[in-house]
Amino acid sequence: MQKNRQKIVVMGLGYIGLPTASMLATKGHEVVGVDINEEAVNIINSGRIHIVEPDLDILVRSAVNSGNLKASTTPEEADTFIIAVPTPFKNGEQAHLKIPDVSYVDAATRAIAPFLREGNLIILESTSPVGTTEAIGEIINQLRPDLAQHPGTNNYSPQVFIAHCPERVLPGYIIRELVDNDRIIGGINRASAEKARDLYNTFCNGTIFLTDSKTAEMSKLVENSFRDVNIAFANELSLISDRVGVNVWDVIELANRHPRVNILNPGPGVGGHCIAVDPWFVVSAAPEEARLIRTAREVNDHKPHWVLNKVKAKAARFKEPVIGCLGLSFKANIDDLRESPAMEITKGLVSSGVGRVMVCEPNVCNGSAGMELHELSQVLREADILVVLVDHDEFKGIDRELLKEKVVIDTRGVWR
Ligand code: SAJ
Repeated sequence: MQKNRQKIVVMGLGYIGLPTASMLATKGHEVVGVDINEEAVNIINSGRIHIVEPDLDILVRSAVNSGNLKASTTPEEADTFIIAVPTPFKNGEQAHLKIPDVSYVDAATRAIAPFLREGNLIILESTSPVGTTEAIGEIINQLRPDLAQHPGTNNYSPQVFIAHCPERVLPGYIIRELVDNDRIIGGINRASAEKARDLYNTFCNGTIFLTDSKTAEMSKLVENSFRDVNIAFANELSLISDRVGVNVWDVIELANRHPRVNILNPGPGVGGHCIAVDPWFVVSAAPEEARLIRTAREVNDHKPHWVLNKVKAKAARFKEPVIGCLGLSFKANIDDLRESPAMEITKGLVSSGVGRVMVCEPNVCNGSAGMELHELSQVLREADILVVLVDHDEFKGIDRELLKEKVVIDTRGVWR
């Protein structure tokens, strides 16, 4: 039994909320996971999962079987409330400026407000624009004046502790990274950060660093922006290399032999719900200053169009071209299609009508409307043009003899 057993409500049972809720439950806490998706709630209560992530099914089953995790569509009273809901962006009125949408955080805060008691802790896990954690405090002050601060003691609801603990796990490795990664916890005051640290220490083996909430929010956004900018550099190199007639993979491999150079991999673009989204939170907060971060987003967003045009140009040389697209997910060895550049390119090829499009995606059963899914061997046999869009393990070891008569566009460098 967990020494400091708490009752915890986790708002949002997606890729972050569900693993976190299950982990806390297996460590002995009493956890209620809340989601508006009734079907997901029922699936979880039966010990199964509604999303794909290695080993998550085992963790959820053991959490539910222990009696420590139950899912529900409504919150209830607890010691700690963890908010792990989506923070997407909405398209701004000005072209190319995407504005963060914190309405789910706002709704979750309003949903828990009636259940708050003095001394409760609220933790925001969702990646959020700077100031969101403090805004939670303002909503609580409004909705629960009985919990509002005594004059002069603090700025935000000192009777309720509030901290930001941004999630950092890599899809595909969530369970391991949840335990092993270092964490940053930013409180609206020191006591909030310390209280959150004590809870995360019950399952986290990494080092926990304490700071204020705005610095924690910014650090998370900066981590994903760093990655985006560096991938944009690699993607820009791939365009330049194509123009000047050199192999970008050779260039990068050789440049990376320098002790202080570490160039990332070019690809068909940047996908997923994190790296393609979070930099916009920085750009919208400081549009005039964040020039490099914005440009990186634009470079990465442009790459699928470039690939699409390249394939179309090759296809124009055939009378009835058969185009084989290898991979649909946003990165290797997962089934997640969100914001996937591979999907965007494949859809673009289908709708342009340049030829017959055959798709091989070993990790999903259904593509999308108008997409023919096939076995790898059939695509390799029948396609005139092969477009590698995802570096899935299945594609790596194929017999190169099969490629001899084909036009190959390898956006991931797996067959170089
Ligand atoms: N990609 C490239 N070239 C590279 C590396 C990645 O084109 O060299 C592409 C991938 O194919 C994919 C996209 O970038 O389309 C993002 O993939 P990723 O593996 O870099 O990252 P995510 O989106 O799966 O997870 C990221 C992680 N953040 C960082 O590595 C800084 C993860 O730790 C975060 O928790 C997650 O975002 C999140 O939720 O914010």
